[in-house]
Amino acid sequence: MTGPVPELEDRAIACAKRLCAADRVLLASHIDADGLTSAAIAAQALERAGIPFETVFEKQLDEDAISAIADTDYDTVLFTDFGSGQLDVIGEYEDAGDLTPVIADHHQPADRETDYHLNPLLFGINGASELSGAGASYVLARALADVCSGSRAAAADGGERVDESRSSSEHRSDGGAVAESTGPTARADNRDLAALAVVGAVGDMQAAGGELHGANAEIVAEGVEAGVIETGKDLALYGKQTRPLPKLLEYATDVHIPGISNDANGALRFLDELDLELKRDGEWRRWAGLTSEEKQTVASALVRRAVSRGVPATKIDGLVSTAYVLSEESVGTELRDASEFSTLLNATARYERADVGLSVCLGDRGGALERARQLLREHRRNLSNGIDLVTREGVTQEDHVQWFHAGDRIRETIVGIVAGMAMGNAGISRSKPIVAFADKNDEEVKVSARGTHSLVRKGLDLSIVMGDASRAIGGDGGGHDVAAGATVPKGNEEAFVERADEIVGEQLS
Ligand SMILES: [Mn+2]
Repeated sequence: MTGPVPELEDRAIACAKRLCAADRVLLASHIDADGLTSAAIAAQALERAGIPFETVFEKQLDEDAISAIADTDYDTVLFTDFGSGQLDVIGEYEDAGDLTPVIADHHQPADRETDYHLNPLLFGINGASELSGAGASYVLARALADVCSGSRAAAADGGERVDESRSSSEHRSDGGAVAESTGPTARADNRDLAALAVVGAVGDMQAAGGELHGANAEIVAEGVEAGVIETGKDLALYGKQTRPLPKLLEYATDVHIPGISNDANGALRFLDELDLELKRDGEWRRWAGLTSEEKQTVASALVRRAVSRGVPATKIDGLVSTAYVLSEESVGTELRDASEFSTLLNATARYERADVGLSVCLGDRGGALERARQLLREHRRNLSNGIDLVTREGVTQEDHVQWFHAGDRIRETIVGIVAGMAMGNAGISRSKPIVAFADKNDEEVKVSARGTHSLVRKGLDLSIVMGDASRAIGGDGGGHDVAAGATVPKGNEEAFVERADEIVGEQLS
C-alpha cells in the first residue's frame, strides 16, 4: 500500500507489525484534543485489527506515570501524542525488559532512540505545523489495516477481550448515516479515521495560518476521498455550526470589526440592515444553515464594514479561511466543524474527563455527547467568572509585565486563557504581557503568560521568558512566543515576576 505520508511509510509498517504481533496492547495517550483523537484513532485501528487493548490517559507522562505503566501486565505499550520527549525514561524500562514501546508522537524526541518510533521530526517533517499526534496515529492506523488484517482479526474474535473502550462499530451502527455514507473500503483501510486526524490537527493549532498543509493536507485529501471530510473556503469565525448568527459575529474577535466584535447590539443592527431572514420558527438561524447566497450576503457586508472602518487589508484576508467539515455529522452540531469538535474535546480534557471525550470520538452521540456539551458550558461559565474576577480585582503593573495571583479561585488549567481574554478590559493593558498565577497543588504554582501578536512583532518571546524565569527559581516551563506556561515552587512568585520583568524588558528594548 501507499500510506498518506510516504516518508513515514516504512517506520509505520514496522510499528504496525510489532503491534500486530502483540497478544494485547496498553494504549496510553495524552489528555487534550489531539491526544483524545490520537487515542480514538489508535483504538479503532486496534479494534478493527482484532488486537485486544486497554486505554489509559495521562495529563503528563512523567516518571511516576511511566513507572505505573511499566508496572502493568502489558508488555507492549502504544504511546500516542506523547512518548518521544520521555524516551530517556521509557528507555530505561525497555532496557530492563519491562515493556516494548511503540510511539506515535510529534513532539521533540529526547536523546535516545527506539525501534518502533513514529515521529515526523525523525523524517524531516515539521511536528508543529505539518503533522499532529492524531496525524501520526492515523499514519499508523493506515499501516495497521494493511499489515494486520484478516487472520489476526478472525483469531481474536474468539479470544479474550480486555479492551474497556467500547467498539466503534457498536456505536456507529446506531448512527445509521455513518454506515451508509462511508464505503466499506474506507473503513477496511481506516481512511474514515482521517476525520479524527483533522480534528486533532486543528485542535493542535496546526491550521493556525488558515489551512492545514504538508502531511496534514495529505490526510485531508484521504478524508475527502473517503467521504468523511469536506473542505472549502468559508468565513473564519468560530461557531459556524452552533452559534446563533448575532453571537457568531459578536464573539468573533480574531479579526476585530468595530461596531460588531464584542458588541451585542452592533452585531444585531448589522444583521438587521441586511436583506436576510434572520430567524426561523422563532429561533436565530446559524451560519451552517444559510444558503450559499445568504452566506455571500453576510460575508460581503462584513468585508465592506471592515474596509469602511479602516481594518487593514491583511486582517480582512483573515476573515476567510479553509473550513474542515465532517460530512457524516449532523448539520448544526459542533461535531460537524473540526474546530468546534476540538473545542468540545478540550473541554472534556480540561476537566479530566478523557473518558467522555474518547467516547464522543468513538461515536457516542448520546450520554457522552450530552456530558461533553455540559462540560463546555461549565468551562465557558468558569472563563467568564474568571475574567470578571481578574477585572474586578485588577492586576499589578510592573515596568514591562502585569500580573495577578488567582490562588485557588481560578483553576490552573484555565488561568492562562482567562488572562488572555481579560487583556484589554478596564485596567488591564494590551501593551504589556500578562502573567497569571494559580495554585497547582500544595507545593507548586502554575504560571501562565499571554502576549499579543503586536508585542511578538516587537520581539516578545514568552516561551523564553517562562523557561528562563522558571528555571531561575527551580521550576520549568516553555511554550510559544505569544502564550507560554511554567510550574514553579510555591513562595517564589515575586522572584519569578522580577526575573520575567527583566527578560521582557530586554526583549522589547
Ligand atoms: Mn499533540
